[in-house]
Amino acid sequence: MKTRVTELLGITYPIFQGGMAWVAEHHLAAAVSAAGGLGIIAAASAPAEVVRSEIRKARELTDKPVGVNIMLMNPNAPEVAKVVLEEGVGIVTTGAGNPAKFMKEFKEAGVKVIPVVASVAMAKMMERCGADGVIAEGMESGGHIGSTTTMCLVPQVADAVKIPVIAAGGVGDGRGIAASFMLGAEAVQIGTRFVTAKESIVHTNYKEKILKAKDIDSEVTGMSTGHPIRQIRNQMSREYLRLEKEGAGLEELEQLTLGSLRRAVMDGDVVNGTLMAGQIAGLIRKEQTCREIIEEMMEEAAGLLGERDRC
Ligand code: TUI
Repeated sequence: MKTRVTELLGITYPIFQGGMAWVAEHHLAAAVSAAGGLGIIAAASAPAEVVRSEIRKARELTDKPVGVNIMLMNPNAPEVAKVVLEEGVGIVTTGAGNPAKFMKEFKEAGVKVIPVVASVAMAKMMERCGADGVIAEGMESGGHIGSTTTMCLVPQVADAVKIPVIAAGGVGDGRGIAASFMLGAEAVQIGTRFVTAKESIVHTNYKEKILKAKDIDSEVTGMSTGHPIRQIRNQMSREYLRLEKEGAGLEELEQLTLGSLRRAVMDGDVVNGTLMAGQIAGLIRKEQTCREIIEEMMEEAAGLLGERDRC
């Protein structure tokens, strides 16, 4: 399935793996890229030298392109950007902020920059700044989210910009890919399904929570702080929401969640950890390799999009 995105990035399938903090390390990113998608290493809040080492380890596993996601809320972002340039990474996605100040340097180095946006205004601004595409991420996604759904955001962004749009949020199978294309996207970004992949280093307990989740099992914390986070409901999210309702301050809330994503991913603490996952978790039922996930989804999407062409 060729699109402007597959051509621009030199990938076989129009599938990005989301740059998920703690989850998107070199094993997962390399497996997705080797299977023909775009694997992405999440810099998240890691020290820049750790990101450098992740990039190098991914390259030992695959010669296909692997991208890096820079989380802009991380005060370290400028150092991560420097490492990305030094290592000659060709594709950068950004999240949780405005990457305008990095754009000139990336463009001069020939890096393809594809920011995550949660609004039409941000998408237009990114196009003006020279972005090569935008990832329009709906509030169905796991982790830090905006306020508009994928169904509403993607067609409005696709109408507003000429650069390619990648749909994210709520995509978990071939139907989601086909639907995204109908909305005007030329690729999709998938997070939650890749968390459960065989190559994902995420603790089994966390994977099990996703595989057993139902449609209504996620909730959003942090609305009061301006940093809404979608996660699977557990003791941690209930406690957070209780404190928010009581009017707790930012400091107390931050104290509660300090290191909580790491606890979930690395230690499998599904009680006091933060289980970031999207609403599509309810659809994901089995652990598969990245190649199986990608090939199954692409076959389903191609069948559906082919059927449309025959009508
Ligand atoms: O970045 C994400 N999702 C994330 S980052 C993350 S790490 C984290 N851990 C604990 C607390 C907070 C974060 C977990 N999940 N998705 C990409 C994304 N970007 N979603 C929404 C946005 C976004 C929002 C506003 C992008 C740009 C934007 O612009 C605002 C501005 O600066 O004008």
